[in-house]
Amino acid sequence: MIEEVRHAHEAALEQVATALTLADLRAVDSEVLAKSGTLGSLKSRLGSLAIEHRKTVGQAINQAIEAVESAADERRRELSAAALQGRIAAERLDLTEITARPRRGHEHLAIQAWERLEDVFVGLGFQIAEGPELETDFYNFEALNMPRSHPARSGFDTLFTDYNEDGTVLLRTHTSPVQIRVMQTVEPPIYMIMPGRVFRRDTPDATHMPVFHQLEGLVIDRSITMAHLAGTIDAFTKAFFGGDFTSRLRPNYFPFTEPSAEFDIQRPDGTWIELGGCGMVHPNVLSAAGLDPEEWSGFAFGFGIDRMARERHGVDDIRDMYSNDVRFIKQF
Ligand code: FA5
Repeated sequence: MIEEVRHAHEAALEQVATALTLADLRAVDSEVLAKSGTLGSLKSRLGSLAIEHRKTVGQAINQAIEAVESAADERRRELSAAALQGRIAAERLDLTEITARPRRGHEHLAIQAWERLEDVFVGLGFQIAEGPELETDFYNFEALNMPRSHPARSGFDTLFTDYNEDGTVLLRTHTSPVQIRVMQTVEPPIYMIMPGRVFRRDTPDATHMPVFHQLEGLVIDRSITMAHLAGTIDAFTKAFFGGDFTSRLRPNYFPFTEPSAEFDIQRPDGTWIELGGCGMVHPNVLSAAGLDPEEWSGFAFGFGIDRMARERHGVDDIRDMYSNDVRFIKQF
């Protein structure tokens, strides 16, 4: 029987050593150590042995059981440690993506130009004002010397709202209505710019968008002349584009300024770019805004911010700026 104990002992140690999982080790308990197991069952046969052998065989069985139990405990610790390592490896998070330098976005081309323009004008001593995008007929047209029947109104392809049946609430077609709002609320002297989003029923093409941005300038003071206007435009041109750019005024017509001009800037290579409109604020506009034209005079100008950005970055088609194609946008 000693021989059987030795066999069962060796087989059990082998089973423990080759156990790959905790479940395999639990099988050792039931198959070897339990009452019906290979070692456990030997105990129940002790009674059939001659008395003088019982002690030796009994001790051999107990030693074998202890040895198997301690080998199983040791193996259980190994397997538990390995299982923990496996779980840690499986739950590992790759944080390199988070710690790597994130790719930063940037402001839209038009907003970049808008902010740079603000910086330049603030540097020239101007303050900034903004007005509503939803305007009334009074501010967008009437107060700007364009009464109902005025033909110049048709030059602005206006988007009307159905807020009022008579079409008196509209999306502003230019930033000039903010001039009126400023003159109504700010005591002259006024040196202000008014950037903002404007809307026209224009079909998109290389130089037109139905939604675009303008920057309005307004100066109201005593004894302001056309020379101040030309000087301001030129100071702005050099500050924004560079000292080798110059500007010129060409006669034009706007109902809200008299005289009116178109202003162009000249690139260092001699070519001209048309930028916007300007002129001396019309006396009717001063009156509509509550200022006495005998006491105050001033000039105003307005140009397209998107066209400016397009010019600055050499963008052929203004629509590309609004296509939201990152391959285009991330170039700037
Ligand atoms: C005006 O809107 C006048 N309010 C400007 C002005 C202000 C004149 C103060 C005198 C005194 P005009 O319609 O020309 O003018 O537009 C001015 C500029 O806006 C244009 O020169 C152009 O740069 C830009 N612009 C006009 N329409 C579009 C459009 N659909 N898409 C992009 N830019 C445009």
